[in-house]
Amino acid sequence: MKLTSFVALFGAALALPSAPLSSRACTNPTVRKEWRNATVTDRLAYLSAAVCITKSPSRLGIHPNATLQDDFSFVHALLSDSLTSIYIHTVPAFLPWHRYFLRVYEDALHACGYAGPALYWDFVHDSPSPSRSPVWDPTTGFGGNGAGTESNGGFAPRVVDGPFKDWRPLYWNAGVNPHGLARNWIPKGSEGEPEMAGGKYSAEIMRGVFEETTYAGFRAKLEDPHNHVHGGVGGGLQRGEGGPGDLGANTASPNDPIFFLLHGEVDRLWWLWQQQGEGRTGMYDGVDQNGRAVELDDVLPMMGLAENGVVRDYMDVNSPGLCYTYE
Ligand SMILES: *[C@@H]1O[C@H](CO)[C@@H](O)[C@H](O)[C@H]1NC(C)=O
Ligand SMILES: *[C@@H]1O[C@H](CO)[C@@H](O)[C@H](O)[C@H]1NC(C)=O
Ligand SMILES: [Cu+2]
Repeated sequence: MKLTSFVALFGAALALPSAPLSSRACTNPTVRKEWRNATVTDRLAYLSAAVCITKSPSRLGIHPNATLQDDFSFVHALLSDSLTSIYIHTVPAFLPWHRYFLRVYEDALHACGYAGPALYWDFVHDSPSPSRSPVWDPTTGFGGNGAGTESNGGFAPRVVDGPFKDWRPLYWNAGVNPHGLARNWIPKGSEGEPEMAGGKYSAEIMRGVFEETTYAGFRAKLEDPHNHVHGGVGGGLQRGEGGPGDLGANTASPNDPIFFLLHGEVDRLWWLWQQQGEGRTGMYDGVDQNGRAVELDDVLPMMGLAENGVVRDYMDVNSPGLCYTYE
């Protein structure tokens, strides 16, 4: 199927009004934890639910072989910058859109039997040596670097350990291109810089990000270290050798389930920043890709994966549709 027909099919979804959120109050927020701080039982249950999502039926029904995990990748790719002319990166919507996307994924984990909170990966903490992070553990984590020796259809080597070693993403940038889950960690630099580009998301870099006092400034500065985590793990595109790994392209990156832990940290950093100044949970400014000033009433499109949202419902983690906090 051609991309243009996907776009035509989903264009209509954009015009739909979003469903109003229920008016129930948030009295007992869920506490989201760092991966290594969750119990082993929760980590294992999270992983088995994440595997379940890679085997669950597609909601979009675009391709007979697609799973629910493929839907996440497909929707993210469609909204990645040029395919639908709706942008979710390099624009203010970056943070609320991904906050809502994480919630949709968390609901899917729960539908797959996981009862715990969404979890995140504190990549800032691990930035001096990201490859030693417990998130890559083959049993209580997402498995390690791509290491398959066979050809992987032009992609980086396939991941060969951990719960996703048999996961075959269907899409690449919203086109059909099945392959084994690919990772291509950027190696240490010649001057001893940390592997996975860890130096680009260090605590020092993050201090600079947190000096920003406007939403537009904070969002713009935060996006860069986030891009380096994508590129550091996915490699390939950034490295120009060995083929792309799934997390490395900002379009197809939800193919790698670690995406949702990476974005959990991005979401937590926004939450932290929001608490560091008066009125910041309502602060939403800057311009979109067309130079239009953004508004709290802007739509967050989910292209049929879930109801469309509205930015104002995803600003504050205490709002009824979210109702969580971070440990
Ligand atoms: C991990 O859990 C401990 C004890 O509950 C808490 O004090 C600590 O802040 C947590 N660490 C992180 C990174 O959340
Ligand atoms: C879809 O699945 C069928 C049955 O397993 C397989 O023969 C076919 O190659 C798959 N197509 C793609 C594009 O993955
Ligand atoms: Cu994204």
